[in-house]
Amino acid sequence: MAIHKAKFDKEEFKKAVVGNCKSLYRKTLDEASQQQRFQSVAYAVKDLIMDKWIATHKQYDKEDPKVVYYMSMEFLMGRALGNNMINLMQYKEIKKALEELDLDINEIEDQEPDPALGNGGLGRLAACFLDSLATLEYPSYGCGIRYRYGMFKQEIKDGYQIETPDDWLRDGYPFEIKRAEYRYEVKFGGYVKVVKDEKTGRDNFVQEDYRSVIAVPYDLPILGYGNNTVNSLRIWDAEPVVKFNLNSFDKGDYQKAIEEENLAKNLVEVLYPNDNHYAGKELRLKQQYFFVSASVQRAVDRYKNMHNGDVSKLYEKVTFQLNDTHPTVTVAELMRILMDENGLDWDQAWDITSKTVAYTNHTIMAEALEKWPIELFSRLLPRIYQIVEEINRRFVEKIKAKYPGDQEKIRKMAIIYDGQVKMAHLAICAGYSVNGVAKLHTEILKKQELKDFYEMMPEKFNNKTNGITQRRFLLHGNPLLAEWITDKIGDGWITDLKQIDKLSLYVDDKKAQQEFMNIKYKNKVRLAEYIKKYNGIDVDPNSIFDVQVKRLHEYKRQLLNILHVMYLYNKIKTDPTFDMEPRTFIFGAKAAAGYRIAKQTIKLINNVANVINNDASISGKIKVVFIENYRVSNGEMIFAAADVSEQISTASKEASGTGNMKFMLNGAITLGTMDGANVEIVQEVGEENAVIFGLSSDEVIKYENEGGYDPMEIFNEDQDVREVLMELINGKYSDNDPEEFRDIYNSLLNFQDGRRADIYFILKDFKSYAKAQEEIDKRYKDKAGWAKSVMLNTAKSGKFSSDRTIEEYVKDIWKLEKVHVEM
Ligand code: 26Q
Repeated sequence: MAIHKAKFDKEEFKKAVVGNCKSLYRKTLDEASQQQRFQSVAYAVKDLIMDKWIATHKQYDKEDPKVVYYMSMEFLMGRALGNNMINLMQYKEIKKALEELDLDINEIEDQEPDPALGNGGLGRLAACFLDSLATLEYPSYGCGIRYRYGMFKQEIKDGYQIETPDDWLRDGYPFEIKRAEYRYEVKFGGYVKVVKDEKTGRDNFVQEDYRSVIAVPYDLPILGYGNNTVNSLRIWDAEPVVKFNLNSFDKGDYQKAIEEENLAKNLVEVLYPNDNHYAGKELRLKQQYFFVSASVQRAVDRYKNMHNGDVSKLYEKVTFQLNDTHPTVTVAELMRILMDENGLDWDQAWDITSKTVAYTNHTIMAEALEKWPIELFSRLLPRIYQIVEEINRRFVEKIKAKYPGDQEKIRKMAIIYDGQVKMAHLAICAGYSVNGVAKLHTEILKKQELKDFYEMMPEKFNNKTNGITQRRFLLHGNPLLAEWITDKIGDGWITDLKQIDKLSLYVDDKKAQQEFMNIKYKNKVRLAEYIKKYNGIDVDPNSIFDVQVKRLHEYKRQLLNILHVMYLYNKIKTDPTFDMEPRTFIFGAKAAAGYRIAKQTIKLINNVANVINNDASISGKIKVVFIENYRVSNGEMIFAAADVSEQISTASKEASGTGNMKFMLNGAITLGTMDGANVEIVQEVGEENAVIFGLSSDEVIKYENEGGYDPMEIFNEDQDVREVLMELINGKYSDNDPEEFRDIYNSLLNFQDGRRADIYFILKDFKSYAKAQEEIDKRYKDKAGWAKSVMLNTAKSGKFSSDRTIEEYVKDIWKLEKVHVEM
């Protein structure tokens, strides 16, 4: 790839910063607040982007290439300023210019709120994909929602998680542009009237007595690295149809106007903070249809403008990728637009739609599957429901034809069944591609979860192992290591991560080992300072930094980690001969606001931290830290500082994981189960450079099919485990209320609320995990061996770039051509 570096005029840039401060705030830089300085700098950087942004879309209009619309309820972007500077290839130059203005780039970057329009893995994946698409020069739009409040901010008070609203737009977001000219109406409710067209004799379907809102897009620039491509993330805001004037309405209109005003206000108010958990809330379905309808309307209009109003070949230039089932109404909305607004008949519309939509599955967790009650669905989206009914009717006919007399197939595969619309079934039936996000995950989909669909339509199924962008998670997040790598092997890895394998040459080189470990040490010091500042805890950068950061979920088993800490602590206290390398256990995790056990687990981690960190008798052998408000920006720093990457989900449950890749890239050893992409990580780096434990996914699935296992046996027979479990209910870690952790205790040992005990096999895997932890300790004692191992992790991470993932999507699913933008 030709890397393009534009000329940077430092004096011009400085003038722009000063000028922005004046025109935005009527202040000089030294009078301005830090936030105002950030804004002034951000607007100056935006100025460097605008010409490229314009040129890119001119080029797209001219060449008329195929475009992918990445449809996602979530985009977990993280901060834009530093990333934009990096992708402009002007980080150092801008840093220097700011120094001359007496501004510190780190402090300036710290002023930016993280646009956190996502929960976790799925939303961050979408953000990495946009970065790769632009870097690889593929035409694309991200389509999503401009939530007024993104992912909540987490505060820890007295060990408890407190959620506070994330008012990310409070000071204005400098990188967005309102595109009022592209507004669309989106209709909800009412009923469908069938009107015979006098001329054609066709039935026309007209929605009446509905409530509607106006969708207004805001565009965020997505810069390619070292090229002129600037794609757009388009996020939709909702406005009322009429800003109403009390006097000019009669009674009916007045009522309607108020309802529409409220509809618009509520619609985009907040991101649902559930990760891997379905909540059948009406507002959620409204959000889905809202952004889907606006995005599809816009995509079809754009296509028609460029093709004389003829939609019949839409699939040649447009593809909609559904990021999980959340945007699946895309299928029916596209059908509606093609039929009701463009006069196509069903077969024509279906032919186009089923060549245009593709679906990615991100989970096999049953509780995450979207099933909407038909009562709710049809009331909110009457015309869309009719279309889904017809899709279902025809699909059931196909099932009957293929499996005559097999009622069971219909029960398992129908889109509408048991009074519910099953969104995954709709996406699979209508989509031309169905993909999982790691090899193991895709195999499980084919053999278990989606077996019937795979048997009927095997050609649709394929795997696309996830990836991450090295631009953010190494070049920006770990500048010391990035610089060192570039010194050793050149900077080709920035756009071609496979090249990072050249580091393999250095893994036995003592000097290189020392340099690598020295950088790791400095990154640990940086994190230790952060921990001191925000947690008030002193941690030793010479201790092993053992990190588990991810959303809190039972299947991810943060509980296994903290139970093991409790076990280790007991061991240190009771066995005077026991020796171990000092270890700092670092956690970071947000729990969905209504997820009781998850919140209790946070409290447990904090209480254990409190007891252990304040026990002078163990002379700092173990420290436990819970990092508040884990998010993309502090994540970047955490990955850089980790020695051990905890990826300990119950095998078969984590579809892929992407944090695992970020740790690997930054030189940490994976301590994990054979789950998700861990399997492929081990394959790349070699078993001897990871530490694997626990049941295999086959074993887990076998137990599940046999009705589970009995944790009581372990409780009876393993005294260490029993001691730790009893500490959950004897007040050792909950002075005030010995009952505090009763639910956790019960979840491990007792059948309750219709759920078996320990469904995530925590006790079953405990011994194996403890042994794996001993193995980590042992390996760390061998300094040279450890250094070699972590360097190999970095060196062998090439596969896990989202650039590779995107090239696979392009080749197998999207069939896009690159568009090179000249300036
Ligand atoms: C659904 C309905 C109503 C409300 C919320 C939701 C909802 C929201 C978010 C359901 C699921 C999610 C998020 C899922 C997710 O993040 N999955 C993760 O996707 C990653 C990227 O593919 C994988 O690496 C992870 O393994 C997977 O857990």
